[in-house]
Amino acid sequence: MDLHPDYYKELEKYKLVTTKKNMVNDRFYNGIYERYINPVLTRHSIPLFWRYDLNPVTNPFFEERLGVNTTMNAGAIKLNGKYCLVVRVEGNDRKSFFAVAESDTGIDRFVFRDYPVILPDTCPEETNVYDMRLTQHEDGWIYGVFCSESKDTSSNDLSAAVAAAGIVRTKDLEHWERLDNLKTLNSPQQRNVVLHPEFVNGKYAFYTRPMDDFIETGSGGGIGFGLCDEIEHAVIDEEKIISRRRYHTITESKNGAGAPPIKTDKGWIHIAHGVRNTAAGLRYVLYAFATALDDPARVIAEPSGLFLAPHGGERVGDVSNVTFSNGAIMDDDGKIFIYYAASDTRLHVVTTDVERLTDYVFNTPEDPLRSADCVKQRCELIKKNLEYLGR
Ligand code: M1P
Repeated sequence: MDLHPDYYKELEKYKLVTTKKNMVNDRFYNGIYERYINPVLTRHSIPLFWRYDLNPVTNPFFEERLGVNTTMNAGAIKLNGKYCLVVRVEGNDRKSFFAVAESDTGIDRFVFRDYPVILPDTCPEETNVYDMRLTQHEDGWIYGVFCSESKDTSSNDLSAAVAAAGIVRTKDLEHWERLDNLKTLNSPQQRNVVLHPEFVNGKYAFYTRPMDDFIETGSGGGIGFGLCDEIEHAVIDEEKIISRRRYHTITESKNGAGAPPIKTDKGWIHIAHGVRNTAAGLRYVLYAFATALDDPARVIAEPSGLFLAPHGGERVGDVSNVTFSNGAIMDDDGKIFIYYAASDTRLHVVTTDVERLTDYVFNTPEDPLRSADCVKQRCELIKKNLEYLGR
């Protein structure tokens, strides 16, 4: 078998990327989580045989035939002892698709399975799919809820699109059954929809993000919550807003649920994203809140401000100034891996544990919503500390 000499050079680079150990970035500290030096996945983690025609007869210059632009927003789950990510891979053609990457550590050496996910192609109008949230549901299935995007044929605007929540289920991340898209009777569009892992009042429960429009959420007030009887033909007739967008906060423009919530002794912990507008465009950061164990639609803790923002080089990419998370894993020992994409380009991880995350969510003060009250809040902390230091 003949292979182009450049194949071997590129293969060495691929091997380096997929075998490299990741390390905690000691320059960063907040006591809440660890950041890491390297991303966990970039486009360089994509196997060569997904991108090149390896036969020198049909590809004499060893040119990339089907390039990959980004690896980002990944759903996450631990399966058979492996940390598994269902990654949003975006080709050079701008279309996204899903692919499973696995690792033994959760922080490095992720390797893609040989083939991307083959979703049952049941919606002829669907043009793009992305941002799958994986939920290990108590009914025994692993569900994937993702954005299914189609052209808005009622508009002459070439960019007008419609976002809906597609639903699939699997047991092995290999064989996928497609169910009907979610219907929300009061919201024309949906994105960032997440299935809650347990039944609520005997029903399937979803976190939603009602939207009037593809980009603007419009009258959709924030992250919603709704119940449905059947998962195969899921219909939500009533959505209650549980995490509301607010003026002059990190959620002023938009917000959306992230990974399925993490169950702790004190409540369900949610890592969501909040969006605000700036002169430089939208800025996406992560924030956290908790809901009650006996009522996952009732918020019981709302730490102030952002949980995680893009730092350094993370701030630059195809859509700069963005952190976005749709996957997290909690190990049996309480260690937590929160996967987040930077600037819609590459995937990173932070690690924490259930004690530290719970402490953050329940003991960080709430946003007082006005500068004057924020100063009072900070002065109280300073006074308490100076007294403690004996000054
Ligand atoms: O470009 C940033 C993010 O924009 C969208 O999120 P939202 O619906 O909250 O605006 C999503 O398309 C997401 O994939 C993307 O990372």
